[in-house]
This record gives sequence, structure tokens and C-alpha cells, in this order.
Amino acid sequence: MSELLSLRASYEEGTAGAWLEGADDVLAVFEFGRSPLDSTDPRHVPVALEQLGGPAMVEVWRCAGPIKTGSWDRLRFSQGEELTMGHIALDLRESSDMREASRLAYEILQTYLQQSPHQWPLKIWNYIPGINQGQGDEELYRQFCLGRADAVLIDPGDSPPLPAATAIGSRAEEPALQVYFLAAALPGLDVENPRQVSAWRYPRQYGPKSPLFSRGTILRLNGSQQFLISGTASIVGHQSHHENQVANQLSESLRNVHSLLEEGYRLTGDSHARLDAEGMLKVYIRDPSDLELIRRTLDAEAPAEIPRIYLKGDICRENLLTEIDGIVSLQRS
Ligand code: 3EB
Repeated sequence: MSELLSLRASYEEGTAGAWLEGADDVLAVFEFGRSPLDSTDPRHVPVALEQLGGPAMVEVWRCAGPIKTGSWDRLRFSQGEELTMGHIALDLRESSDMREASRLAYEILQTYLQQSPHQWPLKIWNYIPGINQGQGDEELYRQFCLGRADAVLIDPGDSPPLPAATAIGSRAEEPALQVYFLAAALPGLDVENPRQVSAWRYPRQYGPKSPLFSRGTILRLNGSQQFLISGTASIVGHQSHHENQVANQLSESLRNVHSLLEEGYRLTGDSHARLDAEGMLKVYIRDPSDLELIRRTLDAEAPAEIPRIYLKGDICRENLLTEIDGIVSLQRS
């Protein structure tokens, strides 16, 4: 793996504990299938979503040190020379509702970032228990979007830099709403997908407040460039496609990823993103029995070199069965 990359993100075998003890350049260790409330160290981020298939992996982020750790209100952070990872887990049993919990999480996140040397979130991951529970505008995902919009001081009409994001559902029994992010001193380059309506412009039918995220951001630091890809589903324009057809949904999601990377090339003018060994993909799957079909489809349609894991998670629209996100590096051509 190139030493030049600002963020070295990889899937590794071994325990979270061993990775936290081992190296001094570890910014974060993500452990799957464990409640976010079980974090043992600011760099340790347990994620409730379970890994599907094997071998069992942890996700490790490394960057230039020294790495400083601490906490701010209910947020825990780990700060390298140029990048910060922060995470929040709010116990929903102590909160009146999802909108309020989401508003609180984003308020804490925003207040933390305002005093951090790394003020700009590049990507935010959101894991929401029981995301599809509730009817119509009461659906927990829509309530989550409302709370996020209540908190963030952003008017998308001003075209401010927006972070990339992923929003996925964990089991309804999971007690914690989890939000974690990667931030830097300068904003990323926002990339929208020409095949998709920008999320902040979704029509009213998808909820009272549109989600606030960009389809992807490019992190540019020290001559290296990395693409942080938002959760990408089988959505063309603003509509879900291939209802009940999980393989076709995955193929459509991959077409969206390729279209986004192509748009990144158009914007940078000279840099190609490649799905290669320096990157990583995460595939979220609603129904674990779809794993083999999804695995076969991805193996046929994406380069074998790019590391990938499969996580059990619900997609924020009930008619979607799978979603992909990832990190890929860009090379000058
Ligand atoms: C979509 O494209 C699928 O609310 O932060 C993807 C990425 C999705 C982020 C979010 C939602 C979010 O609309 C859902």
C-alpha cells in the first residue's frame, strides 16, 4: 500500500484490542457486530452491523501521527497530524425520540468541529436502529433526517461544501444511534452524480427534510487524493429501481459508483479513481440470504483486487435491498 496516501484504510484480521495496542499510527479501529456503547478507547469504534461471511475482519484507519485522543461532551475523537476521526453513540433508551437524538448527535458533532483544527467533515457514517420503523413521515429515517437538519447550520441553497455520508439501519433492538466521521482542515471537493438527483433536492415524497450529503468527496492532501464515496444504492434520478431484484440493485449501484468516479475525473481534470488494492468497499445487505448472490454479482462486476466486506444492514428506503460505499484512491493520468 502506498505510503503517500493520507488515510490508509484497510480490512485486517486480528482483534480490535491487538490493533489498538500495536501501532502508533492507528487513527481508528472499527469492530463489527458490537454495540457502539462498548467502545473501550477513543480510537475504538464498535459498529452494531454484523459482518456476513468470513473471514472476520476489523477495519483499521492509519495516518501520519502523532495521534492524540480525547473526548468532548459525548463525542470521542482521535486526531492525527492532518485527519481527525470522531464518533458519538447516543443511548436511545435515554432519549425521547429519534429526531431529538439525531439533533443532539449533530449538535455535539458540530460544536466539536467548530473548535477543532480539522473543522471540515469529509464523510459521516450514520447507523440508525430500526431505520424503517414507523409509517410515512414517522419513519425513523425521516425523523433522523429532520433532527440532522434541525442541528446543522447549513443551507444547501448556498452550495456550501457538504460531507459525503452513509445512513444504514442496525437491528431495532440495538440501543445506540451511532454517528462517526472523518474530518480535515480543509473541505473536500464535492462530487455529485449526474445519474442521480442530488439528495438535498429530493422531492417531498421522500420526507419532510431532505438528507444533507454529497454523493462523494475527494480528500486532497500532500499530493495524494482519495475519493470518499457515499452510500450508493439503486436510485436513478430520485427513484428506486429494480424492486425485489437484489442482483440488479447491486449492478445499478455499481453503475452509480462508476458514474460518480467518472464525474470526479471530469472535475479534477487529471485524476482517475480505480477500484484497486488501495481502496475498500463495504456492501450493506438487508437480507443475509442474499449474500451469495450479491457476492457473485460483485465478483463478476468489480475488480477482484479491491478489498470488500459484507455487512448486514437495512437500507433507508424500504424498497431497497443493498447499498455500497467505499474509499478509493485517485491517480494522476
Ligand atoms: C440515497 O441515495 C440512499 O441520509 O445520510 C445514502 C447516503 C442514503 C447517505 C444519508 C442516505 C444518506 O438516498 C440513502
